[in-house]
Amino acid sequence: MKITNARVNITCPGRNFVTLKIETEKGLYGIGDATLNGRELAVASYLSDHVIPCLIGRDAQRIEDIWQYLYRGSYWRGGPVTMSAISAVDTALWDIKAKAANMPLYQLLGGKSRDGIMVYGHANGRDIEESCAAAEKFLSLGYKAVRVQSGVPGLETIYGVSKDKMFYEPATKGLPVEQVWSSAKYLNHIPALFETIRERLGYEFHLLHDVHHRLTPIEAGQLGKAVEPYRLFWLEDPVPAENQESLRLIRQHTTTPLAIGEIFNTIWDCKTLIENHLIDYIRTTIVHAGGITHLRRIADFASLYHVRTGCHGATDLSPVCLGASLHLNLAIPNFGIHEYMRHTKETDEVFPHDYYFENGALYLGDKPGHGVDLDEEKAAHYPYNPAYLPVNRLEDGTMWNW
Ligand code: EZ4
Ligand code: CO
Repeated sequence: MKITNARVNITCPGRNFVTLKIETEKGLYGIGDATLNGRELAVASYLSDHVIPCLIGRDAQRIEDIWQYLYRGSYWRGGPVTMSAISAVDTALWDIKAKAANMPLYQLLGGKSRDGIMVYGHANGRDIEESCAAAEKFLSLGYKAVRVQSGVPGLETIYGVSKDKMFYEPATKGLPVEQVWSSAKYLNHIPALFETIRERLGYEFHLLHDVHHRLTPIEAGQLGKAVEPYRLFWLEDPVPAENQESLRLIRQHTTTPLAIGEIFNTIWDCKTLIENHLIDYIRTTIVHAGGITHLRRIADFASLYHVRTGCHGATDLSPVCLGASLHLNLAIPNFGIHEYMRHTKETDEVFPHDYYFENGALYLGDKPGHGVDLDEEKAAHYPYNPAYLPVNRLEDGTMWNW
């Protein structure tokens, strides 16, 4: 089944998305997400200028070979731009293969290992009171797991606290916004957040938190230890994880489970953390870590070490990524949890899909393929609008991790 055409779509139904559509001689087509928040055009160009010309005429059924061709064959392997492009191709090809088989994708991946995918929502507020109220709201909507973030006294803006209570979008139009960070202020404040949440809302739901790469290993060890009584499902990205050995220090100080990997791109980025039991959940996802083919490889490797998946599912990962991710997570044995930030109404209209939320989980319909489409006509109403993620500085002006 020859690939006859492929093109990149860029649209901004509330935020920017880059989508690849691959067409075949049989008339079947597949869709893949290629969105890299704040660096969208780099991936679009990588696909249009360098990948698509190499795809035309190839057999769409040879997914593994095309994956290897684009990974090994580029010489400059890895990295977020390359891997987002490979992800888009891979996701679109699995979509085509499943459509050709007239099956939902999860069937090709081994069939259902569970009925639905437990998701966590994002509760946040400017202070502990507001965050508690937001968490309560998510529980009343049926969520079994809630991530809770809160404003920190003395810091004006903070990661994870949004104006809109049902979805969170950190990227802003124009140049990057500068925020101010203090680990000391954060560490003074955050244990009281979980204490209050558990006091008021109990222990009958999973409680999660994202540190967003801000602490040093010893600070993260202190935090993990301090919040042990509140039994977190996970503490996410406690430190930047380039130096994966540094996670050992955190592990020596706390039994709070750790989740890392949303900015990882390959199995090589996860390898040390997984094989040394330094994390409990791996957060790599379809769009940034090589598509279905590579994420399944990561999940299988992780399963040897009791590490379960906790895929990234922020709003900058399009419904195409989410849909594909649900199929994979439905099939694998070591699914843990999935992040779920609702997309805007406009985004959902541009990307018609057949997954739906019910009782704290996402469920899939039985459409052949991954079940997510791109409405190109609607997408054309929303032209690309440059936006950036914020940057962080310490109170004295030093650049820090956002
Ligand atoms: O900041 O997806 O766990 N979720 C996150 C996200 C990321 C954004 C960056 O594009 O950390 O909110
Ligand atoms: Co995160």
